[in-house]
Amino acid sequence: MPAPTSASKPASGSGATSAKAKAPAATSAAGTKAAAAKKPKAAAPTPDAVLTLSSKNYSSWSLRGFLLCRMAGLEIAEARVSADDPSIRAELLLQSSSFLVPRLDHDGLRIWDTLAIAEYLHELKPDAGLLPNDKAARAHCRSISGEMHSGFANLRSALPMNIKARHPGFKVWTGAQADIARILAIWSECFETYGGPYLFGKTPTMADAMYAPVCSRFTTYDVKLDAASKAYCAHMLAHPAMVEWSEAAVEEPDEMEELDVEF
Ligand SMILES: N[C@@H](CCC(=O)N[C@@H](CS)C(=O)NCC(=O)O)C(=O)O
Repeated sequence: MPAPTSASKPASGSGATSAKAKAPAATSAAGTKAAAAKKPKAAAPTPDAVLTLSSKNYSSWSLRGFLLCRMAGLEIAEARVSADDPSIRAELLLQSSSFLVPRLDHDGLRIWDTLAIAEYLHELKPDAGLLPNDKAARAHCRSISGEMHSGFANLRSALPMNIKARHPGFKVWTGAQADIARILAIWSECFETYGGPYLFGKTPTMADAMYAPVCSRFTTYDVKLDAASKAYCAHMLAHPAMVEWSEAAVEEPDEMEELDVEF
């Protein structure tokens, strides 16, 4: 396991168990103080799953892994690796089967590659709805998730994820336009077939996690969208896990100009 650049910390969210205990009725302020001095604070339980991530502003695959864990309701601790630190990269190459993130360590297992994480989480939490119940919808969901996983190279290089940035009137080159058109066609078929507001209906699936960074990119680069796609992006960007991630991305101190390319 690579050395995280910051200490692993339990991450809260829909899947996190609350460590908050009910406060007993206080008899007096002094009594409460004395009791607090005697009783050591109960440590928050450490999640048995660790998700290794890199930049929240730039790493679209890290975002997908995070959303999948949140959607599955798996409580995770986060381990952060800095992609631009050569010693961390060397350690990753030595110790990890893949030096890419995200990577999920859970229950003695190590799972890397986002689609493998998605399928693992679906097996672990079959009721979370990462894949639709209907067989045809499930096949469709896997197909468009796979298409995102293996395709859209032009979109990735021309419109890298950068949650903090805004480029009004950005000129999208023709190669990336074709990718955008294909994504809008995929989305449109989903909206017509399943009725939204997510790609496969009322609840998010792994496909929404796969396409969420695209919603962010479309916002960053001011991509012109039809009404349904615009509404979908707004809905996806308002998902609590997406809001949680974006808030952390904005707080990230490092500006990595060299990463304003595919990452
Ligand atoms: N196919 C991989 C792609 C993962 C990937 O490309 N991750 C990038 C970050 S977004 C990475 O780890 N890059 C390593 C580096 O640039 O050092 C997956 O699905 O997880």
